Amino acid sequence: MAEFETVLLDVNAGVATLTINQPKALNALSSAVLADISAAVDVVAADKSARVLVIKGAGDKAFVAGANIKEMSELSPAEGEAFSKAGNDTFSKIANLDIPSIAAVNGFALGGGSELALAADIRIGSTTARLGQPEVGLGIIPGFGGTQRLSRIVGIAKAKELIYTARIVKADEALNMGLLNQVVEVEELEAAVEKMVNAIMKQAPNSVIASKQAIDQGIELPLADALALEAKLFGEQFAHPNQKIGMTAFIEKSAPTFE
Ligand code: CO8
Repeated sequence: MAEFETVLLDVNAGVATLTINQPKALNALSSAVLADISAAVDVVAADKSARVLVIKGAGDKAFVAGANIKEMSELSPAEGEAFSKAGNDTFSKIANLDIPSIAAVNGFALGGGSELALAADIRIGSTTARLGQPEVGLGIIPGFGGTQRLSRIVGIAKAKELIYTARIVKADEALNMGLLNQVVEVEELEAAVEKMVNAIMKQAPNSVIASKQAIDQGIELPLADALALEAKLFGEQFAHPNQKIGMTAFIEKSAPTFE
């Protein structure tokens, strides 16, 4: 398995786990960390055994406390744009993985940290999760996808409120607005993520991948085109042995064993 300086990557029994491993700096995203995330995600994309990606932060205080403010403080406008683009390219790689991704949010997920969690398909938080986009309080704006992905997930009005006021929300409020899918006690976070991973891994892998494609590509299209895309992907499922395996198992009242 590839080695990285600032992140850990483990692929085991179909589950890729990416850990941002800079706990002393609350896992803040420097350009070195972003480069390691990007390289690690390339490894995951190329690993055909990986069926789900889990993203977490090392330590008990933060998922990721944002882009590295010390590094950003001296950037020129052109360097700022390049840094934003590097973050966006990296997080889009995560969002565009074929396989689903789950962010395990423990503690602070602020700025770029919130945006990293937003790039995942699903967010499970502990009761200590604190999410927000504090950028306007630093004289910048969310630059790693926050203005776009937060709006798509919680709706434009809520995203505007959170971004304009820089308000950090606690786990229960994040759950209520759909920013977190689930909230559990800190000591239950790992088990809750594992349970979700297992629930996904029990399904037909090709159908999970096609569902993600239909949802993510469809949302960019006019409804009629998105429904046509759904029909096309639906039809394609019948060309895969897992359709027969799944339906035969249902009819025979047995558990399917998917390819
Ligand atoms: N960048 C750099 N270092 C950080 C960051 C950060 N975002 N967050 C924490 N750290 C460091 C601290 O400097 C400190 O280091 P040291 O021990 O060397 O002083 C260490 O981590 C521990 O942090 P604290 O002592 O501050 O811990 P507290 O428990 O007192 O506070 C907080 C925790 C509330 C999370 C606090 O650290 C904090 O407010 N951090 C900054 C949060 C923030 O504003 N994040 C958003 C940053 S902006 C951003 O992410 C923009 C993304 C888009 C970029 C666009 C490209 C241009």
